[in-house]
Amino acid sequence: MIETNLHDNVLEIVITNPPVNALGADVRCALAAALADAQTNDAVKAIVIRGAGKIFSGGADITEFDGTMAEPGLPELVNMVEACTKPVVAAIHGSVLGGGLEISLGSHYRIAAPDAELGLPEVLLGIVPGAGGTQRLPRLIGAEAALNMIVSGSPVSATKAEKMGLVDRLATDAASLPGEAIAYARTLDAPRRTGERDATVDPAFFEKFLADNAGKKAYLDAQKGCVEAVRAATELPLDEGLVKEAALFTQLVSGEQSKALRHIFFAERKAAKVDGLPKDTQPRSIARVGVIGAGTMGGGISMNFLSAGIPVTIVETQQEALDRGTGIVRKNYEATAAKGRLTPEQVETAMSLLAPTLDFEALSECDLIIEAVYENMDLKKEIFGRLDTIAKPGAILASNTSFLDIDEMAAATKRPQDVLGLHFFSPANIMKLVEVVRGAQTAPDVLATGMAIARRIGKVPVVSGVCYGFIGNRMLNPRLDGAIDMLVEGATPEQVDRVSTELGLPMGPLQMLDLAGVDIGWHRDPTRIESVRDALNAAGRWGQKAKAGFYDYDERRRPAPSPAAAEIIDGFRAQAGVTPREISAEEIAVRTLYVMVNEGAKILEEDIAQRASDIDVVWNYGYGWPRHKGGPMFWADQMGLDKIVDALRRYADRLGPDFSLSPLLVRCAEQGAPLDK
Ligand code: 3H9
Repeated sequence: MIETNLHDNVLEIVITNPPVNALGADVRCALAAALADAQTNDAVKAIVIRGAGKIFSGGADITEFDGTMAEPGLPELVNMVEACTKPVVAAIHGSVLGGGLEISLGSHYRIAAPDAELGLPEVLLGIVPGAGGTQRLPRLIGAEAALNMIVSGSPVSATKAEKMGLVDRLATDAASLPGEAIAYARTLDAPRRTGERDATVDPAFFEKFLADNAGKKAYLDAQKGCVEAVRAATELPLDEGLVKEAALFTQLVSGEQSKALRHIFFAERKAAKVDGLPKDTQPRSIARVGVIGAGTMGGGISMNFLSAGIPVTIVETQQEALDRGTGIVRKNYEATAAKGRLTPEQVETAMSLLAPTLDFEALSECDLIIEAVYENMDLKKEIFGRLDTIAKPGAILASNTSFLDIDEMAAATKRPQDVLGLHFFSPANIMKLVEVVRGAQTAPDVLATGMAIARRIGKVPVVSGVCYGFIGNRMLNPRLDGAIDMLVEGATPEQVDRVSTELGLPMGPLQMLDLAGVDIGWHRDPTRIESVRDALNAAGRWGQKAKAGFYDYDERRRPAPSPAAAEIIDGFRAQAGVTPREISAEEIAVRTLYVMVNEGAKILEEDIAQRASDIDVVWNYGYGWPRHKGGPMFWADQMGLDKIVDALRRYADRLGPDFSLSPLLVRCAEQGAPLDK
């Protein structure tokens, strides 16, 4: 858990708890014992604390937050570090986060390698820093800078930390840090305690900070707690401030928001693991990627690889489409550069890796080829058949389809083991989710490569089996059917969507259809009106792109209730002979949200998703499910599956002839078991 080495009169304590040197109970015990020894050992003049491996420490062990934390607690340990009568130096490299930074703040001096990143990301887990971070950071760098760091949860670089006064000096590099830290410790005569300093600030600052942030959507309980805790640092002596911080921590850690945020933290990491792969599976190496189709998706997909330094061959059938697509890629990069997030050189480097061509044969050089043409099975099968004759042996053939059967595409080749789905979400250069679709014959190393390459380009990959719409889009279907049926029965689009937006989703099902296009899949015959969608399409209300759909849209694509849409819906209802009725928020929740949970449970029992938490990751990163609500499956578990099953049964006659309850959902509800095991 720790190693100690005495270098003449400097005691080096090395935290050795791979993979991230989390400060679990064993580490805390060992650290406390080593510090106590050092205090009484006359041979020790000064102490250096550092981390083994790639980082100093990722902070408290988050898995301990569900129960009571064993003694000594992290706050006590940090107090012990600060109370040490011999100078303590924190030697920081890699990440120093949360409790790791709090140990460093308790230390009397800090030296950091230039690669270090220092942060208090607790807020992202729905808590305030709970081991003195909210009290010592303001005393060290001022309340304003401290609050900004704590409320955002974003780390700062070592160079910035030095400028802020958060570290005293920079080491030459990570390799020389241990030696330089020991040499530094030798020069120190006495402790210098941050807790003994004052954190002063203009009292009006906090009011202004709260007012500035009040309207922010993501302003959660933890952020408010951070303001309160940092304010306490400016008003109270250290010991009283620490009591205040501890009270806020205890309250927040047992709250719904923190539970949900912790769930998503671990869910995201679990999703990266594929069950059932042979242990020795090695991903194939990918040096060049091919993309077929330079449309919005093809261009966006290419940008991910270019940004990661991976060359892309992009193929189109017409020069004009190729030029347009490449032009959009450049424009997107230049827009990012204009915001200062890329240098002009980085834009040119990325563009220099892009090889646009009309020559399909050029794909023969690629190790991974992603087809991103429009959703038509015949076309896709033709492309896969052609690829089979062109691609080099061992190349991975992927489809970016959002719905269609990967196995059918694989069957168009003589190498179905090399085929898989890589479903990117739009805009593909921004959205983090990739559904990695495992076909019936996809080889283990092909699946492993899909997961690895997605991570390499900064995405969050989730494995899905083959079914219509995979995990995410499949769950959209029952909710969209419910939403549209309710319009005919008497609800307004605003009423339907409000139930989703009040939960925290960025938009409701009808706003989402407006964004995607009301006319997707439309037969294009304005005289044939068999649904509300047909009626809207016939009137040219195709959604956001027409500035008119279920809502009216202004220049900035902001929705407003639409009298014209209401008239069309009323007209359709009258023609269908339906008498409108009041529809309750409960019914809307059942028919747009509970049905999604039911579909998610079916996805689980059919082994389309590996685990319930994977479905939550899909909804977080693909559809904007609010992180502090965890994801649809976590949300359902928290609410109680019995309540969901009961409501679905009560409304069963309104859920359409195709609806059936998921046996898994019913079983879990009866047994009081969660979907997320
Ligand atoms: C805190 O400190 C509270 C205190 O203020 C007060 C307390 C009283 N605990 O992310 P990776 C696991 S709150 C337990 O893939 P990377 C992770 O689940 C804490 N486990 O590595 C994974 O497990 P597995 C504030 C943790 O190199 C494995 O380690 N700190 C913890 O890409 C590898 O993780 C944070 O919020 C943890 N703290 O990134 C930092 N951290 O292999 C959270 C990781 O079984 N951590 N694991 O799937 C991170 O941001 C990243 O892990 C880090 C490394 C940047 C450190």
